[in-house]
Amino acid sequence: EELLERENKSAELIVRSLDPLNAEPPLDLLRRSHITANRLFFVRNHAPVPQIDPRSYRLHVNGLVRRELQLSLDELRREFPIRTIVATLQCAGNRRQELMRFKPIPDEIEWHAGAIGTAEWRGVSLRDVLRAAEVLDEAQHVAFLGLDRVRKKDLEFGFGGSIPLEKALSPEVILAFEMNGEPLPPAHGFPLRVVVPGYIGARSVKWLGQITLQKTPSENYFQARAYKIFAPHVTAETADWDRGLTLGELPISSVICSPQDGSEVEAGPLSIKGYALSSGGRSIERVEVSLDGGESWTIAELEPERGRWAWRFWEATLVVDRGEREIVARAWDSAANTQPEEARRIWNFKGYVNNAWHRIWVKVK
Ligand code: MTE
Ligand code: MO
Repeated sequence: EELLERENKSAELIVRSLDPLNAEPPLDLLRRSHITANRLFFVRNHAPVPQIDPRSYRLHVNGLVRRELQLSLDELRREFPIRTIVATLQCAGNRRQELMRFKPIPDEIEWHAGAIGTAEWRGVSLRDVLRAAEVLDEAQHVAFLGLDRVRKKDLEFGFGGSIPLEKALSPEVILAFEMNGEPLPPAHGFPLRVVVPGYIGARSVKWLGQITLQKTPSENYFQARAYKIFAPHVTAETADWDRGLTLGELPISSVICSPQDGSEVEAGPLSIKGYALSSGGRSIERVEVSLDGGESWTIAELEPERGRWAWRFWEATLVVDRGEREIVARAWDSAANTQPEEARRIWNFKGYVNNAWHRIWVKVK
């Protein structure tokens, strides 16, 4: 609790690890507001939060550029148009717990469905900064490097990753210095982080120190090794790492936030609420809820869309009878993408991007 308080975090967060801090909000709290309060926003750290002096801080832009840049925070604010965007961030490990129920995933964080949140990010467009650096024609990937120090065996290195240049030039990708009207909190990357809407959270590098334009994707452990997906039969021992699918864009998903899994509810009309997130910036067109394992579905009410890159809240009221009941939800987007039926069919030994139909059980009294 002391540590949560020190990081300006709600005592209601569920702590998954203390050092480094990893925590997520309970789903009913998460579902209360379309914008997630900073105190409730999940934290995913691979190393201790670095202390950075904002006066001496410089963002370095280098690699395949005509002009290398070293920008202070003041220069960033002064020399580029300020932009805000409401965007949802989701960890690739969100909903790993459901995969772990099927088969264990050792050494990974057992996230429920709260490793996701939506904030209003304020900063400058990565695109504007890249323009100022004059990117060379050969450049195809934009690599980010954080100022935190991750330890793996005998190695110590900064957390990093990359995105394709094409995505980096899209207007939604922001170098953010504010989160929900406050300076970026230390746990979320003070003084500067990149926010890559629509991509796994890992690409939104915090405590951003360096941006490098290159021909190939980042060689950083978190791009070249971790965050790859394999078929269910592949294990850590049998994996050919070069053949894993490197995660980037998130798939479509939806989650029931209330009632919570395992809770008791009363017979009669039951309000079921949740969130849905689309892929590729498409819109969520429909969310469906089923009480009979997917034989029949009721269409949920969608809250108005608030920006292409934010989740969409939904609600359905269904009549439930006494007994143990399963409630299932799934979403559809504007390209008619929908979710796979069973988590076990997409089980992967690192436990990433589980977007199966969300299933909860309630005891109806
Ligand atoms: N950036 C740095 N420098 N170090 C990290 O450990 N974690 C990543 C990403 N950026 C991380 C990072 C992961 S895996 C996720 S899901 C998001 O930050 C989480 O962002 P949040 O802690 O602000 O919610
Ligand atoms: Mo993550």
